Amino acid sequence: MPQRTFSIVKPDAVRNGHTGAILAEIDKAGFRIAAIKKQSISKREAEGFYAVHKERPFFDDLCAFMASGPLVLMVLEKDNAIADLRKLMGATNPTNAEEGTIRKKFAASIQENAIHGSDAEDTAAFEIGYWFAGYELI
Ligand code: FUP
Repeated sequence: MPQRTFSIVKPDAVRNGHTGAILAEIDKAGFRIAAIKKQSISKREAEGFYAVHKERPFFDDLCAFMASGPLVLMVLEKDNAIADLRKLMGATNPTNAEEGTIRKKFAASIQENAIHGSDAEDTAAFEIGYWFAGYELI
């Protein structure tokens, strides 16, 4: 089976009307959407998702931002999905993101950076299970 990764179109990108353009980039790069849903999340749900960052100074602001408006949660599938999505996203800080990447095109700051993608197999498994039940993956 191809590899799965977890991704979010973050609230800044949804608010700014970039959802369709970002999904088009993902599609063009050859990912198959195994699951997708648009919803709002609570700050508490964001805190659970970002628990690995809970000691970092930006944790509280980051979680408030993730709860600030609707976002799009996705499970994406292709060979080498985790690394390929990270490449397509670009660097965390859009100032450092390569030309042509999603963050270069659509992100405004290191916090409001348009898209999330899992960084490893174990985090992908945790993140997929955090937001999706097995029966939602098609
Ligand atoms: P990334 O995997 O590229 O999303 O980056 P990290 O796992 O390092 O960080 C997770 C999220 O924390 C970022 F997407 C945005 C946020 N963040 C900040 O708000 N400030 C920082 O200095 C670093 C990260």
